[in-house]
Amino acid sequence: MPSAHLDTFAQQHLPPAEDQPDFLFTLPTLQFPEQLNCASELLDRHVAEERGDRLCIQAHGLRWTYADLLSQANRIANVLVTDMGLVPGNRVLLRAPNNPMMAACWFAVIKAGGIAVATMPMLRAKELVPVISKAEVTHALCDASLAAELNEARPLCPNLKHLMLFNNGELEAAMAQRPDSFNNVNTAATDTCLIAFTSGTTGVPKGTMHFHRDVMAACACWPAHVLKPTEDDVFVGSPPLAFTFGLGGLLLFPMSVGASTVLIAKASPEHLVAAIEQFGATVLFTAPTSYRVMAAHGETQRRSTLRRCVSAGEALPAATRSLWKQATGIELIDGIGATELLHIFISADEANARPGATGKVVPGYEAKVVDDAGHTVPTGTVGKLAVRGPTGCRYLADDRQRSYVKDGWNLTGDAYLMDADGYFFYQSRTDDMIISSGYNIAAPEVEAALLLHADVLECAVIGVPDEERGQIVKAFVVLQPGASADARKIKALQDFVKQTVAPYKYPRAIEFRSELPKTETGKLQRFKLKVPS
Ligand code: 3UK
Repeated sequence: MPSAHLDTFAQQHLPPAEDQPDFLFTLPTLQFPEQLNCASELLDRHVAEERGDRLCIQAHGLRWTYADLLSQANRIANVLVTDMGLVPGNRVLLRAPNNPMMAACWFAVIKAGGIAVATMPMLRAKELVPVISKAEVTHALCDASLAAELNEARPLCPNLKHLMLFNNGELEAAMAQRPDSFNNVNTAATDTCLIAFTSGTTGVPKGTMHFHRDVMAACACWPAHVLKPTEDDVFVGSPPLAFTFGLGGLLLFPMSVGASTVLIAKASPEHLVAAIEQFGATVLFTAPTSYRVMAAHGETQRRSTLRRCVSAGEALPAATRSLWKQATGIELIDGIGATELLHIFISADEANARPGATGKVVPGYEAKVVDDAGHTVPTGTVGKLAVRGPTGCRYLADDRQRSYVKDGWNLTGDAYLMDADGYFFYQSRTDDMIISSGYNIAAPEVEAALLLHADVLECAVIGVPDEERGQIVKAFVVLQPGASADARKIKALQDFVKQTVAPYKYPRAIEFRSELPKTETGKLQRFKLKVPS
């Protein structure tokens, strides 16, 4: 298959064939041509098919149609090639809060046959250096508001030769000199178009490589079968475009059906509530903790335009699902995805949602629960989740490929059980399983029980070393405003958990905190609680 990459870095650093997962293309919509540029499919096609005047991106004070986004992306692609010397296969760092220029830059890179390496807005110089070095990034397009950390990183990044800032006039001035048409590079379906770094908790960050084909496969699976958006939907949400949850939910999926998206840089629960109202959003993507806080604004949400609400990134506690349902009347769509697989592979729509279950395997994927030897465990038994489908793990030059992929299956690191109906029930990350007096206790189950208590705003449960029991269950609790943090509350919460789940799972230790450590993607950082602060 003819690759269009002149810079062959990506091909050279793919995992060897025998370490790659199996790739399945079982659906009619997963039959891709040999040459495929996903920007042509997601962007140019709408303009070619006379949908150029339809609304594509909104932000505060801005409305871009598909034709507007196309001409912006084309101008930037011309700047990349003509002014910045980009050749197909080069890696381009993209660094910005969620905003329309970030989206235009993403498409520009893809159109020019480059490889987009988007970074979380909050990353510091110290965290940018390993990403830039690992992906041998040659070019960068960076929002001026985030330039400081990148400039600090640059002396340590000799490969990064070409940088332009936007939203301060620099890139914009160059764009004005370049035409608004561009012939997309005729990439192979199997050319890498993005390297997404995992929001992993420890160690050197892992870059996951995804092809043009993978982007289109992600659009053809979960959104088409579970979310089922229409071209009139208005998407909004919190995850950064640098996180594939956000890239899919807030850019690729709306554009795959010709719908529109709202990109907002600040997306706290309060900002989201305001944006839903201001833009008449119909589809919301955010993390479980954010739904919990937003449920307090339920009255506004009940009257809002929302019709689909998606939760991912972390286990959705049953209490959060029911709070949201009570507040808004809307059943949440839970879905587990991973950077390695690009997007969601187990989920359920509103009609098929079951409290406590993530859902069923998404059409196009296969999933099973296995033991340490890789054998499928009996129905109802806890084991390791294994998945395969049209997308899968390809770490950029990383030995950890062999731990994530075994016998062609992707092992996500999650403990799950599957019931007789094929519903998958999340237990914990395999490394968050607490073993106390010989019992296996899943931290999220204890958290879910605590969250049912009216005084608990947020909580995190970990195992702490104990002479007698090996480990004991310890809970860190953020109370609702006004609730008193005292010994009586500790006893009350412990009793409450004992009545909700098997008593041996109750937290023997409880510590009150004013907030919990979380990643930029909304994941609890339980490991940070394990070291005394
Ligand atoms: C956990 C969940 C229970 C799980 C992601 C949607 O989160 C995403 O990617 P990451 O690489 O993390 C993957 C890990 O996060 N997880 C995600 N969703 C759920 N656990 N229930 C869920 N619904 O441990 C998984 O292995 O940061 C999510 C789409 C794209 C993504 N990249």
